[in-house]
Amino acid sequence: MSQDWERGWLELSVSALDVVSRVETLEAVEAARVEYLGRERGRLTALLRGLKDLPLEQKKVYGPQANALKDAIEKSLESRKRALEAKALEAGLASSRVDLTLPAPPWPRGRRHPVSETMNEMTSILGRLGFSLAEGPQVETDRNNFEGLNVPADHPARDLQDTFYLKDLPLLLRTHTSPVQIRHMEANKPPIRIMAPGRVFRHEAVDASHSAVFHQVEGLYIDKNVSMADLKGTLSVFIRGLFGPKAAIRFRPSFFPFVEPGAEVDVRCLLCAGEGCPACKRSGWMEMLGAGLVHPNVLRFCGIDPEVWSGYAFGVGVERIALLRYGVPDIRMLYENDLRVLEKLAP
Ligand code: FA5
Repeated sequence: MSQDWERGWLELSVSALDVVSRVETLEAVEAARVEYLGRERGRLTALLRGLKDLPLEQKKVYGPQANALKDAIEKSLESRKRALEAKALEAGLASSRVDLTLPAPPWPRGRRHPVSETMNEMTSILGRLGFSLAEGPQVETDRNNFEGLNVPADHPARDLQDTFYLKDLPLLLRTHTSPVQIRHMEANKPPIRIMAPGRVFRHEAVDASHSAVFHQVEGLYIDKNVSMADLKGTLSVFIRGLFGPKAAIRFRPSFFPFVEPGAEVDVRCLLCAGEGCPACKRSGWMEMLGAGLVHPNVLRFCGIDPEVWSGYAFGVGVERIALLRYGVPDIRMLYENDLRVLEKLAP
């Protein structure tokens, strides 16, 4: 028994390391590991298991040697494995057609939609003029959207043609951002200077300058002795901030039940330089916003004394501004989300 062991040991101690150091493939490394160190049938494993049957003297001599051989084989297998893996990687790189020195292909970057860009620009200008942000829900009550704004029950704006009402509920999709005025004035005391950007909804026929879903930015300023001149000054700065110092604007008297006097502001159409085109309905001017001095009835409705306080309000159409800024001839192009169009608008 002891002689068989010694013969096996002699053979292994001479050949094992030599065999391992010469394996040429990763599969051969694994095969050599199983042959010498495999838990079930490994040759060295068997010898180590047989150590216990050797006479004490031999055990003392061979025990440490056999364990040292086991360590040496493990190390040699590991280093062969690493060397072969590195070689495979190198060969793979050499044969692949990837040129790592080439610049990376362009990475398509996302960007904001032109309507969002425009809205951000508008709120940024108003922010610099001292307006702070206010918000209201898109689903509103008749009270906030109409009644509080001095819109009588028989006013055409309440017509089913214009307003989306919610089925079986006393609610509607807000037709403008003006209800935020009511919410804010009821919850805050003057002086007030807010802007309220948001989405609005109207049951209207869609054309080059009208959409059924669009955006507005509302402005509201309540203080003492606020006049039409303050409104005009603010809106001139605002419009010129958006279109540059040479933008031509005009104020037209207009009627909104919640202001007195009321006005509409048009900007000379930049698409046709005032010549007339489908976007401006061939008038050379594009209506941008409604505005006026807040009606005393509205102030009273919100618990603000119109004898003490006065103010102005305005509501601007964001898409109309975007059409002019980006030179888009039709509002529908902003919503079709054709990437070829959007990429041209905001390169
Ligand atoms: C209003 O909505 C008033 N709430 C504005 C206002 C606020 C007046 C405060 C006085 C005081 P109007 O319906 O005109 O007004 O809409 C305001 C702006 O929204 C218009 O000037 C226009 O720029 C834009 N707009 C109106 N309808 C549409 C539509 N269907 N599609 C795109 N933009 C529109």
